[in-house]
Amino acid sequence: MGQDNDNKGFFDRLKAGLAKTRKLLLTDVDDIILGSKEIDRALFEELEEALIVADVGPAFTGELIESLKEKVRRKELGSPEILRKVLRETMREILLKNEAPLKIPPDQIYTIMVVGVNGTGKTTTIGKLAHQLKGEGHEVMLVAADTFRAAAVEQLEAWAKRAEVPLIRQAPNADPAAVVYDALRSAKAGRPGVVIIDTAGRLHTKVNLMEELKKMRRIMGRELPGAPHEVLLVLDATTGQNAVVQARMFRDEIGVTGLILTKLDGTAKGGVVVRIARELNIPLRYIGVGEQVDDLRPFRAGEFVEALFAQNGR
Ligand SMILES: Nc1nc2c(ncn2[C@@H]2O[C@H](COP(=O)(O)OP(=O)(O)OP(=O)(O)O)[C@@H](O)[C@H]2O)c(=O)[nH]1
Ligand SMILES: [Mg+2]
Repeated sequence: MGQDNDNKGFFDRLKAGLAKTRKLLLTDVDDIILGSKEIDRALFEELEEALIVADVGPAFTGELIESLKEKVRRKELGSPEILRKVLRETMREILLKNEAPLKIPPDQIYTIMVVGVNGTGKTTTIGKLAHQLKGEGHEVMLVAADTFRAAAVEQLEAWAKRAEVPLIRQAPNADPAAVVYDALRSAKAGRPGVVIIDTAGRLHTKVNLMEELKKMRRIMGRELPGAPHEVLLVLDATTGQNAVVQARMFRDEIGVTGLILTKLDGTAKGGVVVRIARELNIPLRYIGVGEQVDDLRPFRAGEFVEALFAQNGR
């Protein structure tokens, strides 16, 4: 019952959060559909334009238009109204490929390194995740390896207190790799569980950041074979296609096993979820729709599309 209420609450927040995206994407699509008596070249051109503006990306747009044209050739598209349905179904199919919730095996040390450029929501997301995993019965330990930004450790500490989980920290400006080393030592001495590592979003230069993250990876792998088990990249949906650029960079530089897309509340750029799913072959683990502890949930393609295409609240 409580769980159902929670799910409904999250769905409603997702739906509300996607209102601007829905408006940008579907108002145009609906206008095009209503204004067209038949399916012709002009309709496809207008549709293409609307999709590009909505940030779903050129690959998805091209694919969709091609499949629509093919359906017209095979006379499977009778009237423009069917376009909406095909758009929705095509999106769902694409997104399903990236639906792969994080599965944490029991009874072992499971290390999660959380990376991303500054301000995307890493620390907040870790706080929410710690809270949820602890609630599911996992042992959780947080690691403050962002030693660069002033107050970063205190921010994580506040979340650790809230979730009632231990925090591993060192003095400001300590070597992040040393903090991680410490954390793994202490994890190995204690009970098995999830170790979540917060990292910096900005150092003096980008090269520094990537090198620092690589060094942390190396130290972890040396201390615990298989670590890090998961490298989660946190992306801010409001940055639109920039998020895709960041994903490519982190994937190529340090390797990314999963994505978290934050700030889907109130952005018109929610279409970027589709773009990421189509253009990057990386599982989308979680989505965030706000700053509260319950505003993070595993990504579900069906739920996302349902929320995006919801009729009311437009
Ligand atoms: N609206 C909204 N705000 C969010 C969401 N996730 C995080 N934020 C906010 O985004 C801001 C930045 O979050 P942080 O968690 O500090 O981001 P960070 O990536 O750790 O930043 P650095 O440590 O500076 O690299 C904070 O004000 C968060 O409350 C979300 O899903 N929705
Ligand atoms: Mg942070």
